Amino acid sequence: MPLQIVRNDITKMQVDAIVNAANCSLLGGGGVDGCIHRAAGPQLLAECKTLGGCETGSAKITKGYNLPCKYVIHTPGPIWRGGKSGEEQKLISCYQSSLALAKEHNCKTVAFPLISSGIYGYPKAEALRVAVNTISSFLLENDMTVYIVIFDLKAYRISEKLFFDIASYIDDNYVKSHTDDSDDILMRRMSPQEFSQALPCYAFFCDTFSSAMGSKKSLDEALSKLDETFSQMLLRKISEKGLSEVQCYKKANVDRKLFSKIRSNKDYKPSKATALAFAIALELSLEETKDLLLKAGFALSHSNKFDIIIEYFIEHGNYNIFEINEALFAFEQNLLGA
Ligand code: AR6
Repeated sequence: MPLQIVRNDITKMQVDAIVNAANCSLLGGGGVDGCIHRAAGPQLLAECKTLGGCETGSAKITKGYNLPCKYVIHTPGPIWRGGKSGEEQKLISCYQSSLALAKEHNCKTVAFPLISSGIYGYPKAEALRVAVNTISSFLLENDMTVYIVIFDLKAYRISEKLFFDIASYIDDNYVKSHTDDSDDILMRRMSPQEFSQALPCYAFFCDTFSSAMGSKKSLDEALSKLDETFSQMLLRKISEKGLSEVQCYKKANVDRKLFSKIRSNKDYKPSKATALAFAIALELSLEETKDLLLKAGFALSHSNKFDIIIEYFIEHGNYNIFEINEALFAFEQNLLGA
């Protein structure tokens, strides 16, 4: 997954480069800057002293010394002054300059803290949005794995309204599936006709069965429908939606290598998170999503928070995978993608 949000201490990340939320002197400070200098050792400060400082929104690179990464990219973020002093543009520029420097040094994996969102006071949800949008635009043109490292979950929140909307959606649906009126139980009470409307897979079975019995449509023909694998269905949907393959896997936050594996092996079985990431990239309806999942051997369930959150976004027509991942992260669920 090219962009990942993870909970960790950035000084522990095993990546080519970590980014430091520095100040313009580059001579160390508190917050993540202090952690990085402590973990890297005094040689980092010695090298920083030779750099002559750095402007807000620009970036400079040093070695990683005692850190597990090869490089540290130092970028001073903007101080939050209410949002009308060009803070957002400066913050975007921090991510862009750092990514450009990482690319120049052939870094394949880079980890960012949420720049400016601590001592510099940038509102966390906004800081995260800028990070996600800027990094994902960069990843549309570049192959790299980028981590946004969140240190403290309590300090991080998606917007309260979205959080509560999703929480109540989970409550409603979770409760529904844990009472006697749950879908499963209703299904069992339904007539075969009602049941078949509710469950396309069952309808297909009935179709196949009655065709075989009536032998109008051959069983072979029916089975050939069943034979469409995940990979084949995915490629078909991509072309039906008028997307290019690259557009689709980038939108799904899936890397090129994994996509070529799926493409070249018609029987490839992806993980549920990958299958769902493609459903989101293709902007499939809930029914279509269930069909695609079924091809990979999965289903959406109401006894699973992860599934309900995905369903919430599909029902609300919001197919922004990064927003979905932020919400999954806020509810401590696995993220979509590879
Ligand atoms: N790993 C990952 N994230 C961390 C860590 C860590 N070890 N420690 C803190 N964070 P801040 P700023 C998060 O204050 O707002 C320094 O004095 C933290 O929760 O480190 O850009 C510099 O020298 C927050 O979300 O940086 C500057 O003077 C994010 O990192 C000034 O602070 C950034 O918080 C820069 O302020």
